[in-house]
Amino acid sequence: MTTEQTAVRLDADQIAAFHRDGFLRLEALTTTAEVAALRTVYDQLFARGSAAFEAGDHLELGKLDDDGQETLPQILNPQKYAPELIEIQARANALAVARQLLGDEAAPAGDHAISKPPAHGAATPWHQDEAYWDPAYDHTALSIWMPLQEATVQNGCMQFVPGSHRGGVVPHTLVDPEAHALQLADPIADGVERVAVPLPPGGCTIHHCRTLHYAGPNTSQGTRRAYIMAFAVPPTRLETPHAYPWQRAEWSGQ
Ligand SMILES: O=C(O)CCC(=O)C(=O)O
Repeated sequence: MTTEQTAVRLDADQIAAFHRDGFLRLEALTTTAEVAALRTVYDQLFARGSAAFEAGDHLELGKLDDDGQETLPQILNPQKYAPELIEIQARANALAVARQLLGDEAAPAGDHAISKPPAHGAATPWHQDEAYWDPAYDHTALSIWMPLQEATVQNGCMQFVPGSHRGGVVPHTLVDPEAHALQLADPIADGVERVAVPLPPGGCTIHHCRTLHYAGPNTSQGTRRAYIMAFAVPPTRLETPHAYPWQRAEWSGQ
């Protein structure tokens, strides 16, 4: 995997759409060849007994199913375990896109990977990413979500509430006392628009850290693999921190 000069340039309509809607879709973030190579790396990361498992950077976001199988496994910081991810074309393109949307100060702010196993992959509940983060700050950040196979409504593509990034962080709760995931405390009202965004392999969605988003269950016969890269500008320290009572004590400073 080698990094070539980035070619991804957003036009004025795409930049305006991101700021208006809080999300954007790109047909291609990287090449078909790189997606094929990334799938191999990804499957090794998620293999039981991999270094990420051993180091505790593997978390179950959902609940185990009746057979004790994981339904929403996540790997934090996959670059630590697969350094070849650092030099990929997708990351160079993602950084270029983030800087066009957030400005030149935008810098990498971590990566993670979420897999939905065939037929029993769980839904990722509606949430805002900022609800996980340090309440002493206001954050300006985005995530670039890239599937390594086609992403469809059937296998759990991303869904968004347009314009929801323009309000604050709304109340969340833990999905389960044992699980790591948050969900909205109150369901989204009937009649609020939700947009599902299917993608080809190596395409991407880009969402603001306050945009309400969700990914449905995987009812297909194939694994849904998503690789997610975050970018942020330096956060603003608040005189009075936000109150995020849903956060676990061990998350402080995230
Ligand atoms: O991949 C998923 O299922 C959800 C991803 C997500 O919530 C995120 O990237 O913020």
